[in-house]
Amino acid sequence: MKKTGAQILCESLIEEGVEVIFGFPGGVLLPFYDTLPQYPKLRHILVRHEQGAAHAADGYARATGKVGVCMATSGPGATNLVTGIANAYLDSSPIVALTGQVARAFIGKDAFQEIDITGITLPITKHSYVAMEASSMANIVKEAFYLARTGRPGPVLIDLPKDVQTEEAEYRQPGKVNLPGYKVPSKGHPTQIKSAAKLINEAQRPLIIAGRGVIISGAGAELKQFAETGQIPVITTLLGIGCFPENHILSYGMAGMHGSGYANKAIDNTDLLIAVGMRFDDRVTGELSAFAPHARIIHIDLDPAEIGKNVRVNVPIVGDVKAVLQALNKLVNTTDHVEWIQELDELRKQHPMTDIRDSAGLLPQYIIRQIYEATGGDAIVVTGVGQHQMWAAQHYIHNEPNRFISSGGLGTMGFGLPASMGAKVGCPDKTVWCIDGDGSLQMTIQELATLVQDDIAVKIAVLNNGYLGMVRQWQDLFYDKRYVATPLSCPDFVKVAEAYRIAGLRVTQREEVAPAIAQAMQHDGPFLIDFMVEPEENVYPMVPPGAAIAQFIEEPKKEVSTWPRTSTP
Ligand SMILES: Cc1ncc(C[n+]2csc(CCOP(=O)(O)OP(=O)(O)O)c2C)c(N)n1
Ligand SMILES: [Mg+2]
Repeated sequence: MKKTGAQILCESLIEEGVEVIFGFPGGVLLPFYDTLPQYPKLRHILVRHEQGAAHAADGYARATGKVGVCMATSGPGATNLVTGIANAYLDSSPIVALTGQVARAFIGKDAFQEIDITGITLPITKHSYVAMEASSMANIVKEAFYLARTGRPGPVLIDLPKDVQTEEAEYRQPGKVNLPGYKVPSKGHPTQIKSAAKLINEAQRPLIIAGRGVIISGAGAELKQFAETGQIPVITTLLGIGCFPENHILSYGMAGMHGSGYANKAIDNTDLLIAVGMRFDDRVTGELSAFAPHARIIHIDLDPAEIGKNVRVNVPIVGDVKAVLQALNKLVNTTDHVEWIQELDELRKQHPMTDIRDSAGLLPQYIIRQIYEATGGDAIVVTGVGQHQMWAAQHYIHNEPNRFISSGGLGTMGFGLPASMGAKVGCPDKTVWCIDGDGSLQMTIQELATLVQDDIAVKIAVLNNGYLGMVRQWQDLFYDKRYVATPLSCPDFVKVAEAYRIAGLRVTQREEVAPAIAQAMQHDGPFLIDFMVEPEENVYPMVPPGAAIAQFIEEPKKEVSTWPRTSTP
């Protein structure tokens, strides 16, 4: 039977298991939108800015493990997606971005709202397509989803000229995807795995550093078995958070610029670093020449391009983390490393991480801990970018994968609210907390309207410090406290919420924190709490930019509280 390009698109999306599209319409997408009501299985969520659609698709993908879908019209709609696509690319998040395009005859004519979006997004997509005939639509969609979710996941874009959406073609479900140039490494080379096992069995002070690859690969159980068998301590990257339970006795938390002192010292002292599904980002390694100075390094990663990119590796293993760990688990001896673990426990005592000092003021760390207590750790936590993000990583205890959703590689302020929206849509039965900064929230605040229109019950905690706090912190520590362009005036967020018909509260006192969180969680629907936190609180520990990771600055003993705030304009 003949169908239009738009119909074939919808059928193909349903074939791929798509349930929701985060989108925003425009002229060249009208044929698609006109067709959409024929497919009630496809829920469309109207965002308020296309950046929100891309982040929502990303948050949905991370929370569910499925491919997220976003959609935008040609020209400005498409360019508004760019930040979100880049964000998904850097964090290996599988999304499919659908963009409208001018009709075929107008392509290349600088037509109204024509933009070369496949050109613009070339370096930030895994692949992209222009669907030039309705007859190729089904194959393109099938390939796009296959590419997005297999191997190292990432964004794929499909550009949809207007007249292709109305063109008719025979619809046949495509067969198996056949992409001769696209190979996904699977098991890892047995010789390399053997060499790795030998090093692991000989090591005195082995250390696992686990990243998002473990989560993507669904290798949590294998990692646990690996760590337990070899009694190997585990630290994670920011995006690896949750791949290994932080309440596990072998967990030593997050490493890197704001990682725990003991995780960073562990890297400094280990004789064998086993890097699993991580890519040695500079926020994790610090000064490269001083990174893991006593260690041999085993690097397990699916993407061969990551091997040897930043760090010299002794045993590279290119393969799916789950399969490689399964193979390693057969070769690793049951052993213990009592002295090494005692040493790390001693370091943990010397550099405590999760203690929160007593303060008359409202400490952001305390709020995060209260959210953890109130949810029993059973929530999805989504963040913006800045100090609040780091506190959410540090002071909430993350025990499960895909429950801490944060922008790592791109560090995109504005990610929090739309990504939390996507997470909640994907996991409606989960409590979703968006922990945001006053700066980050203002970047995508318009999505509050989407929460209301589509009944998405995200709970929002704004850690309102009146500053672009993380940048202010750098000015505080490295620019003699010259706070240029970082004091930030904000609207009354509670009134803003109210204007959007969202319930909200302002919290200024420590005693109000727990009741406010409880009220937010009991409330049926979205809820916003504006926490007026200590304005000049800093995130510690901190590895100064350019320093070795073992050279972190620790929290100075603060006696005097800076509360009430003095610096907000
Ligand atoms: C889109 C974007 N612009 C600029 C930055 C640089 N930047 C990183 S953190 C930060 C401050 C964030 O402020 P806020 O959201 O209030 O969080 P806080 O650090 O105060 O908790 C800025 C400006 C960024 N990461 N993303
Ligand atoms: Mg702030």
